[in-house]
Amino acid sequence: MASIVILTGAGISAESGLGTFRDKDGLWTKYELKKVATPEGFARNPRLVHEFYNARRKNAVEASPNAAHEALARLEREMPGETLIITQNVDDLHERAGSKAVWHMHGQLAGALCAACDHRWTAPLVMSHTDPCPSCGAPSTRPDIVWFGEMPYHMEDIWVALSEAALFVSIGTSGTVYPAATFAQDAAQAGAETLEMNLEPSDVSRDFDMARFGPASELVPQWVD
Ligand code: BJW
Repeated sequence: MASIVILTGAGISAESGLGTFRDKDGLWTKYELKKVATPEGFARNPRLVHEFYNARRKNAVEASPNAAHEALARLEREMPGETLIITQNVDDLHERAGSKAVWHMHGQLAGALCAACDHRWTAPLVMSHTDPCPSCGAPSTRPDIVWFGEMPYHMEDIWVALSEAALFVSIGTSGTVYPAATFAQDAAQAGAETLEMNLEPSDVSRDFDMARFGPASELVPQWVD
């Protein structure tokens, strides 16, 4: 298992032009979280939810990885098998920077999921809830995204990775969303050293042994190189 476990959040993609959620101009100041990021919101107004994710998919396709994504990919190449990225992000900028060991705990914009039979497939750029599922044919297509109240992906493997890490690093996340918000505590309890890199102190800064504050595109290359 990887000795360095890295949790990333929206802050690492901010300098690639993708919005964060809770900053001053964040997505949750423009959209109502309950309407676009809950199963109840999707049941009530699937069209609105698809509009939200279609726009974000377009932005993500047009964005490029920044120096922080690239530095993490470099770290993996220099320490093969020793690094794991657990990302809350639904973009694919880590993969496009060259990272291979990446787990998307909140799903991916590139994925479609059938709400009727759980079949998954690659999402087209523009999706609609009336698109038929390629497996069962039901017109119940949703983005393959983990919404509030749903179980994040890879959780069993994540608990094992956290328990075996020597170093846990958090980059660009506000520490307001569970279960990711307790990962630093979980890793520390299992014996890992913990490092936070964020634009500013987060809700969970006190859980870390070490902290560096500033833009990820500067902090992460400094740390890696
Ligand atoms: C920079 C920067 C730069 C800016 N450089 N830094 C009450 C108590 C406890 C828990 C709950 C509760 N009520 C409900 C819950 C559970 C709920 C939850 O956490 N709610 C909270 C709001 C309280 N969680 C869930 O429902 C989760 N499921 C769950 O818990 O299942 C049960 C379970 C039980 C036991 C074990 C395991 C599970 C599911 C959560 C799903 C989250 N979904 C979202 C949206 C979908 C994805 C998408 O559309 O993209 O995921 S919400 C949104 O927040 C998104 C993100 O991944 C997530 C985290 O946000 P993130 O990445 O931290 O972004 P921001 O904007 O908050 O922060 C950015 C940071 O970057 C800031 O600090 C900036 O300063 C910094 N920054 N620019 C460096 N250039």
